[in-house]
Amino acid sequence: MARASRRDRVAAPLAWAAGVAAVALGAGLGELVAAVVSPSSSPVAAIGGALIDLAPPWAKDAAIALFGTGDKAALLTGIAIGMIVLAALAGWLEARVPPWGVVVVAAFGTGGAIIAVTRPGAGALAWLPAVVAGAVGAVALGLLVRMLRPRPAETPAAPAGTESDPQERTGAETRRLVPAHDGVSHPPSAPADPREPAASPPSRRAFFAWAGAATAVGVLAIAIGGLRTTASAGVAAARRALRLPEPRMAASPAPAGAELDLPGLARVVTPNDRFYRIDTALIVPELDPADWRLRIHGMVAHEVELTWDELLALPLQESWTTLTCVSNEVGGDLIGNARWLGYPVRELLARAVPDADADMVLSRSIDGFTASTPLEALTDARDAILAVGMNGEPLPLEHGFPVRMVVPGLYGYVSATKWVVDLEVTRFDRATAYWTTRGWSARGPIKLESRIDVPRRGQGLKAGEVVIAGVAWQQQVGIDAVEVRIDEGEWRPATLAAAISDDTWVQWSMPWAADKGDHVIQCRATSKAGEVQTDEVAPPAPDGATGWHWRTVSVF
Ligand SMILES: Nc1nc2c(c(=O)[nH]1)N[C@H]1C(S)=C(S)[C@@H](COP(=O)(O)O)O[C@H]1N2
Ligand SMILES: [Mo]
Repeated sequence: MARASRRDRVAAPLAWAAGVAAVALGAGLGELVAAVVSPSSSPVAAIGGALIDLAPPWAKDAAIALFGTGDKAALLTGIAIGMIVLAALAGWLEARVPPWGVVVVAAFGTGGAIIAVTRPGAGALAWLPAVVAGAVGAVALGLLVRMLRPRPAETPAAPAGTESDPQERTGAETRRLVPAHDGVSHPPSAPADPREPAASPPSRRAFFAWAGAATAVGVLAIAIGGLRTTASAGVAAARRALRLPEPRMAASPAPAGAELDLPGLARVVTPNDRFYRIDTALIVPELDPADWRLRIHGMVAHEVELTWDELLALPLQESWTTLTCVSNEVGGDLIGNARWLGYPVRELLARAVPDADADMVLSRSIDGFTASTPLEALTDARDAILAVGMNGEPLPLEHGFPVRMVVPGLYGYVSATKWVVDLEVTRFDRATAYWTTRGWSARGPIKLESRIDVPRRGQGLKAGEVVIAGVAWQQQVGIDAVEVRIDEGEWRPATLAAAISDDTWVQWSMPWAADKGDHVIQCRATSKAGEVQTDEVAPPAPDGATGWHWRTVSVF
């Protein structure tokens, strides 16, 4: 391609616009193809998933600390911004040193395809959306930047209809569609002097029309593809149609008085739609119960396989367990309590008969996530279950439908595998779980913690009688007492609400005669084992945060 002279250089903002429009169109069509092929093959999801897996532990920690359960939206926004910047850069490259912009876009498509096929659970066509995205983006970029260049007049316009090169044809169509150009004093397109043909100036209006159309189609396609992906029609419908069997052993209802019912205090039973969600899955895996299989293997005498129907035919039992994330900061809300319905993992392991020297079960999700749970926690008397129900309904898709693990007393990252399909009986010195390879502890017993919920942060308080209330937990151990102190004065005992069980959090409250001024409220719990919650401040990594929760309030 001829080097553009200085005079007919494409203005940089137009080149950026060409890049963004081309990539929007490519990415949009890629998302559409992904919606048809399989949601998790979406190039954006594949790249996001890879970023999540490759991110250093401090980055995951920072993301969760900053955005909480909005971490995925934040990541997607970041990817979108990154793509726009790269797209603009590709447009600029294509204008200045063609065909390098096209090459860059095609290379990103190829890279995205490679990432998509190497994601866990990738289907046979996982490469297709990214290839479509890259190819469409590259061709569109070439065409759009071409429209920004003056056409040498001596090149005869191709006769319409016989042209085979699509690039040429679009150019020809453009000429026909938009005969006028930007209206400034350009020389007429027919050269005055036949020996010195003037270049015909590019039509900016045509460019904007095509670039705008490409962007609009791209954005629309992303929206449609995204909708299809989140609606996950088939599996969501299968879930809605499901009726779970009655438990053989029902959990006793939460005792009267377990719920203090104070505005601002976390409900003792967390509604499913308010339950925190933490996982590495940008796109919620769609696992049809009819296709679900659990394989128990590794260091066992007998391999065990279980289908959905077989699981539901077993005597299911209910249990209350409060789930907690290791990334929960002191005072954080990555914790929730539910009534789970499931089958004891202990019973399934008894069928498999683990080898005497096995000490760990590596549970694996359909999306590749793994958790290392001490074998003992799955064989002792606690309610470690393969859960199918949550608060009286099938598991919500984002909480692991159709089957997940729930193990009281352990942080989620070492126990609560969602969309679980595989249990490998092994040893801690032979296998390593997802977060352990990223610097988190291989074992994660939940630490003794307590939290102040009310008065709420920034809540204006009138002097007089005020209620301080919150929650405290150490699953498997239980809470014996919570104390509160104001302005580092004496620790005074709070009143514990009735506990559902030692595997759940418990609410607490204390009346306080508040006088005017700024005050600091602190709380600490004592476990049934006699442990007093430490004031030693530890961050979430590598095995859970510690310290006292405190809150400052202003009383008027
Ligand atoms: N498949 C899968 N399961 C997973 C995770 C994950 O990333 N992928 N995260 C774990 C972590 S870190 C926690 S705290 C719990 C959270 O469960 P929830 O989202 O239902 O609250 O799920 C666990 N199970
Ligand atoms: Mo977690």
